[in-house]
Amino acid sequence: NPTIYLKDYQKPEFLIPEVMLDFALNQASTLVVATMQVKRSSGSGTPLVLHGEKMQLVSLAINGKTLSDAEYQIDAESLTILNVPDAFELEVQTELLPHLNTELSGLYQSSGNFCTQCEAEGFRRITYFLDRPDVLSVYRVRLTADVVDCPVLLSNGNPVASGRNDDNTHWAEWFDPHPKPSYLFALVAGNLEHVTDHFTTASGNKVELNIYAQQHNIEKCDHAMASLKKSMRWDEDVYGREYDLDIYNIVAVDDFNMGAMENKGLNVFNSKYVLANQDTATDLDYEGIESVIAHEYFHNWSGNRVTCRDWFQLSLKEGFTVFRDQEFSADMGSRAVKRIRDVQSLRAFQFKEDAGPMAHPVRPDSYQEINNFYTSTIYQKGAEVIRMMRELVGVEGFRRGTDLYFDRFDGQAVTTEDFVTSIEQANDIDLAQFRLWYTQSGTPSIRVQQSYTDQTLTLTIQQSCPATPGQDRKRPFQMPLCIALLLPSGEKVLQQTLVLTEDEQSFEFSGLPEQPVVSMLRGFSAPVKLEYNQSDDELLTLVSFDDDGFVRWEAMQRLCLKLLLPAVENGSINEAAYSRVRDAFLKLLTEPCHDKAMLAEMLSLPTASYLAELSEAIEPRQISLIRQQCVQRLAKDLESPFHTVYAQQGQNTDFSLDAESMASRSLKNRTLMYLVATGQPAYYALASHQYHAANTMTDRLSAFTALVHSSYPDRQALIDHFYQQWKDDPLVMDKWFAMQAIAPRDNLLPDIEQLMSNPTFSINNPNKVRSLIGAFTSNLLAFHQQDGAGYKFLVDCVIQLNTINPQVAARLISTINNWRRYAQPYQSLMCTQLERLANENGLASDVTEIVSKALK
Ligand code: HT7
Ligand code: ZN
Repeated sequence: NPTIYLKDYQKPEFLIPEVMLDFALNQASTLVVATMQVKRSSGSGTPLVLHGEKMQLVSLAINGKTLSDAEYQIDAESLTILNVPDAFELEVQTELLPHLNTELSGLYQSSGNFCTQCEAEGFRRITYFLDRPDVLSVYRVRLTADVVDCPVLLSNGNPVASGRNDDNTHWAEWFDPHPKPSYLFALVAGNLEHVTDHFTTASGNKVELNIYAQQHNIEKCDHAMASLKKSMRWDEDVYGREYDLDIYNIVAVDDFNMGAMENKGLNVFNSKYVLANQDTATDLDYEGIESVIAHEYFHNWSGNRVTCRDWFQLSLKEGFTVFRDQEFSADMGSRAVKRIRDVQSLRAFQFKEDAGPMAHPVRPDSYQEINNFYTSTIYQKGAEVIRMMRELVGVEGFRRGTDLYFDRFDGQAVTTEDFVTSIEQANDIDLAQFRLWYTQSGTPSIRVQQSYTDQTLTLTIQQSCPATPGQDRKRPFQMPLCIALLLPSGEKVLQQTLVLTEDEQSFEFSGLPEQPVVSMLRGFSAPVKLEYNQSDDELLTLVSFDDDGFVRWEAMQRLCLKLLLPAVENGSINEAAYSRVRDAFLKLLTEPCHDKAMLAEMLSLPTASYLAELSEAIEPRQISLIRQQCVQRLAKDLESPFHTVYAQQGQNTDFSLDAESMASRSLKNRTLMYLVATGQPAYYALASHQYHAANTMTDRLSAFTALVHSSYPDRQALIDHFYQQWKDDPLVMDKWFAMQAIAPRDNLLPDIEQLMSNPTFSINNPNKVRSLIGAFTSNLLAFHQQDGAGYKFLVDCVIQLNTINPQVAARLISTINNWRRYAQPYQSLMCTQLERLANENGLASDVTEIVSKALK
């Protein structure tokens, strides 16, 4: 595939202000008649070149006159009409085969129902079109389908008319008054039930809210509906943004490449992010649903009303919308725990990406396959960049900036530059240097040194950023560094936001009669790696007293890292370092607890993926084994306090989703994990009892996982029991696959292969691929076999998926594109498999881009 460059961006030569789409939906094939009003906007006499692929052109007419073969040219990706007037009506008829569409892009079928996915470039699989986000059109859509197979006919905007035909078909017409890019087009047609509710906007408009799902899932939609209403209120309260159509429809489908899609007025969701009840969904699932529902809803303004000029601007909508959904979730639950989880995820995925061959800026300069750029950098780092701007201008200044942005650019397709300029102009500040966050890739490091003399604390802070592909040298970033100073007694004596702009800067704080402890990078105020050697005592002061939840947790993590990182390197545990962690755990377990959710987080060792991220040369098996050893030692040494805390949580007989109940479940299940790790039969029995008696999936799955990951003698019987109970629920089966795939044990590969032939597994379903194969690749012990069998298995799967669903294949192979960061023999073994894949014939462009960049 040719590389596409931002510098080559040119405005479209033609616009399509209006389009009428007429779909005759049929199980065997679908006929689409697209009638477009086309207008030249620049140039003269140049041909009209439309995007189009993977469909059959039936006919073409301009102003009612059918074109002959000589009047146009067609290839695998485009349609060129040589002579066109400056304004005309173009009618394009195409034929599609949605039942054969396993790529899940364009029009496809899921559980027999028709649905579409057009972002980024799926619309060009429906009709020939200017399928680029800066071409905005008003859509009218007519759907015709069998009345029995497809009683429900949905598209964007508001419904305008419907009726029966003489044959067994019926039709519905939808009109969306808001001009939109083609990537936001959607239709759904099928046999679905729905739940309904309404929301009255601040201006008094009553909006009908519907969530559609297959009939057997319909009682699982209530939480999604409640989340939608909360999101609508929050966006009015916090950003002053109201909904703008009469109806808002959400549809849950089982086959979906990502989490969900914000199509105007008709969101299509992976059912994982809609369906929940206490028997099938964990607390984490409930939180995930709330945040994804919010994310897609917030796109109505940040993405739909104001959209992207081109795909290099993707973070304009995604980074901003992630920031919005993160803040929404923080307001709905525990702000500190939300921040901790977001930072964990940033470190696990984005820092890894920034250190690998696909590292790219938040606003990339080039890409080969846009589907590969829906990355953690665009989404999560993009959100961090927005967060830093808010820190620099303050909450009120930020709101002034977003008001200006939404007002100025409503109905337009714009750039990240337009966003930054809005923040600048609303606050009269200069963000010239700050813009480097959009153009420089790589994770900056902050090195802090401190000295204390004459009642003065001096902090010397250096920043640096490693070379990344195509970017050897970096300029210093402007970044907010939130700090506080604590006396050893825990009293906070100062809180301030330092603004870094130089490679090296010093900051002095005078009049301090005692040497303070520095609370650094509060709230994780910048997406950086922190190198700061604080003593154990300083870290323990922060653990005990800091009022910033993130710093409190981070201090505990850093204390654990002092134990784990040298142990991974040396292959043995330093006893003094271990004792300090054990004593800190003991203190946390025995002190009065005010925040159970935080305590559960504080009692977690750094994740294996974070340990890998911090390693010079990754020793995956060693990381897994050492971490397990530490868990087991802590479990044995602190068995009694873990048990006391476990018992204090009771069995939560009343299921409730309030913060306190969820926090209690979280703490209970964290302690249960340690208790089971002791290997004592009494705790196996305790977990087994919890598994059988549980009234929530949170408690049941936690007990199941703890046992399946242990040496519990009845493991297989338990796995079989779970299967028999839940084999008819695909989302619960996803958990069953995933928990087995991440079990920290050797010789797991045959089990994984066996699971692939389980009747509930399907390689065509992305959720299944992610929960079995994807989860297995994150298993540091079992995937990284020393004979390379895990890597060979992965590449075999990717070769199979390359023809079924290249987007999923590309994401899967990305998990080893940082092979150079591993120690031997892993590095060479991964490289061998990547080379094998690179030599395959017929690789899709998605896979080719990842593999070729990985091997470069
Ligand atoms: N904006 C949506 C992106 C998306 C997507 C992209 C490529 C291929 C399939 C896709 N499904 C959804 C999701 C979001 O960020 O809200
Ligand atoms: Zn999004």
